Amino acid sequence: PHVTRREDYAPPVWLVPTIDLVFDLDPARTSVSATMQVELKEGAGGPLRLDGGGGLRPLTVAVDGQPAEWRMEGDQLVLDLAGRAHEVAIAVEIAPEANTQLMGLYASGGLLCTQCEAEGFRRIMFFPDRPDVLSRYTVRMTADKARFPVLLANGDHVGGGDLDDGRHWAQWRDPFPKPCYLFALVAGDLACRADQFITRSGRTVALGIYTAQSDLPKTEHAMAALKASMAWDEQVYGREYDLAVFNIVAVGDFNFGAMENKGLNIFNSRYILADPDTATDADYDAVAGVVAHEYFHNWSGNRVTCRDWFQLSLKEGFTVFRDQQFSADQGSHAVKRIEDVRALRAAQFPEDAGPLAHPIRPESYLEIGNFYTATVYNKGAEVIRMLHTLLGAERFRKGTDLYFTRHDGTATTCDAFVDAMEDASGEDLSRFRLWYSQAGTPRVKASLVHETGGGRARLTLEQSVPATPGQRDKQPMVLPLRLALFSAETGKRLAAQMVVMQDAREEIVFEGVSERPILSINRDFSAPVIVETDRSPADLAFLSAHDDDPFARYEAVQQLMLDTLVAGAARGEADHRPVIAAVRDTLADAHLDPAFVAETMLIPTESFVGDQMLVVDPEAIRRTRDALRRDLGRELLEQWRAIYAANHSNRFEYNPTAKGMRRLKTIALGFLAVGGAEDAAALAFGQFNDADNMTDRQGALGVLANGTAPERETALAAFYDRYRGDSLVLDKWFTTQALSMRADTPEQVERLARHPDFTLTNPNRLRSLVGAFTANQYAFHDPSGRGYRFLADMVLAADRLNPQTAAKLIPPLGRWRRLEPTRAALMKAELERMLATPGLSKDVFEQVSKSLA
Ligand code: BAL
Ligand code: ZN
Repeated sequence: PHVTRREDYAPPVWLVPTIDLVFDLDPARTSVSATMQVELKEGAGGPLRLDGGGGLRPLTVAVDGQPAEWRMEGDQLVLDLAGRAHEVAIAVEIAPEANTQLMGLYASGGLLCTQCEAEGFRRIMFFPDRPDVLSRYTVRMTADKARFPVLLANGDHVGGGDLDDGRHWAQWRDPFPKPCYLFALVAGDLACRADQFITRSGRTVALGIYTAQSDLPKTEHAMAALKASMAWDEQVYGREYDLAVFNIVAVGDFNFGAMENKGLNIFNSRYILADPDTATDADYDAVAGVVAHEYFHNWSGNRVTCRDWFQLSLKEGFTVFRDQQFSADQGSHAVKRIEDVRALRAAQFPEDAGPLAHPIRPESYLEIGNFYTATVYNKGAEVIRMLHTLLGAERFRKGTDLYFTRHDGTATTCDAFVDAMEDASGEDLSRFRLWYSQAGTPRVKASLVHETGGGRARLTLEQSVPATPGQRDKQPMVLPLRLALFSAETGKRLAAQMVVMQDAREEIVFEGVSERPILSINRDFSAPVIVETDRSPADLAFLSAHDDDPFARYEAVQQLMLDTLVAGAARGEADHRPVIAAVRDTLADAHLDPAFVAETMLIPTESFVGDQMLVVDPEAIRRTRDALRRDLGRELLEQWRAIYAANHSNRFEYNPTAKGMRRLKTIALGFLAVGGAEDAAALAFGQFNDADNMTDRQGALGVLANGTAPERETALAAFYDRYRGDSLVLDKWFTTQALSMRADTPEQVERLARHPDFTLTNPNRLRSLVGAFTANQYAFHDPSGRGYRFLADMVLAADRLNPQTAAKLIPPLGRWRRLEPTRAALMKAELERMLATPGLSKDVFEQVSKSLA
């Protein structure tokens, strides 16, 4: 397969300033014709090459109104053109309802919709499918009016009307030049929640969220989030919306979470629909976060786009950072930071430590779809966050203003972004750019020595960046590390500063330190690194009670838990007392926000414990983690009971405090269950039945699902009966069982894959069972290898329908080198079996072959 390399980038030869598209829409057979003005770039020459894909064939090709000679070279349509500017007209036919890849134009639940990023447009029309070719689009659609009464595309609605035979038409025009990956259309029988937003300069924007009529009540939260995002981007980044219309459509079958098409965002319905009965608090937060993310792309992605796909983090890392800031401003900064770091550690750190590691600006790919990763998105956001930390909010904003002004209407690079930051701030960021080119999570070793005689504390920092595929030797990175010292005697803060580490080894001396100091480091997680310190359990317990940085306080408890679990997994036993004491003190601190307490009480996941071990031992980890949970439950039984009672409310409210209380309550319920409270199953079943919201109901179901009480089966059956008609909630039913901590989980998951409601064609459903199962470390790594075989079977079956979504399921198998030899061999054998399968997509081929390399 063809490898695309960053170093091979060459500017486009032909530009396409305008394109007029005409669609005659029908699920079985849609005809598409395009009329494009093409222009040879100054000083360039050569044939016009238009990308195609998915078996696309031209029906007619005309140049300047005359039938033209053309040829196919692979999937490309090639035209030798005599002059420097021509009008090229092409007609094709496509079959949306046969499109199971969900790339290009496809059918979902009676709708027709598009997904073009990264390379879906070429499955609709022959075109230079690359983000640095920007065009003005006009789109005319005709369709059966009864089946498709709503016809939407990018930009402004400029015409429409009825035709004979029950058909109708609509025309849309987008005044902003855009790359074809931002093209979108939707046709369907949709209801609309309409609203409006007045921009800061006084323009009125008509807002619409389109769903099936029955789902319309569930769009209130998304609409509120959209309006809040529009106002926030004006206030914080000075970015105003630029069209008179902003539409969102929710669809049930979608590969991504959502897509930022200009003026017509298309969403996976799970990130739009929310009401108390069907969505958890986490779902509500995700809806607001994704609505904001796609809206923010209007500037960071659409007005200024990427020159090529290696620059993906230019728009994604920056936009994730922006949505994280937005969400933090809507609630608790501390809790949001904790959640973001947990997500980074769960998804990105393992990626950075495995065979698929890549820099946030990758150097090559077989299939760009495989690079929509936690590294490009979440580590990309951390890199932007470090710029914000290094420059400060004001200079960072000057940098983004300069970036937007300089590059508006163009396709640009990550380097150009950093250039703007340098030019606006006057800082030299040349070393900082290593974050774009070096993969791997840096490790920082910190050791603090107190020289009592001199009243001095000496901190030694050493950093190293691990080797990653294709990158053996690494240079030291620029690491902004927020530090503080606390007096072990009084708890007083003795010093606080930000160290910008640039070298492999650095020493920092704190003068005037007479009391024994305790180190607080990487406060607020100021750099995306792994920190190793020589702090004792007592020091960590001390910080968990005294640190004035909430993230560091959380981190102290987590580190204490993690050290205990790693020791327990390695040695078979560990002293649980320091963790129990820290948890007891945190629970007793009445000043703390319940949401923060809840975060702090979450014991590190089995996978995260595994990530700390040279050889992952899933059984030892499960055993030691269960033992810690049990002891915490037992020893603090009365506290958990009190917490449960104090946070139990039967009236649903949606606000940060109520959310935190719900979270804490269900965590307490879980500890009551593992701690052996006799009434735990009855309490959980009561919560399940009486809940007036999905957070409580699913939380109780999760607690029951881990156990063996008869209420387990009753609750699962009741949940299924109640929600069988709601596919997003049914996904939760699959996920809860796939995550359950029971010996029979692998068998249950295999059985669920044969359930009539399981399907490979819907990405959410596939992920809800198979993706969730692979996150259940103990179950997935069943020593028989049945978990690996199940995953490989699912990937192979899904690959025939939807390669992009299938390929995303592979990374857990790529961890085979971290397991003991028997499991490693079983995992490798499944990868080899996949690789030997004829007809593999390049998406799956790339992930599997890199996992074996
Ligand atoms: N651009 C793909 C979906 C997203 O990141 O918004
Ligand atoms: Zn994005």
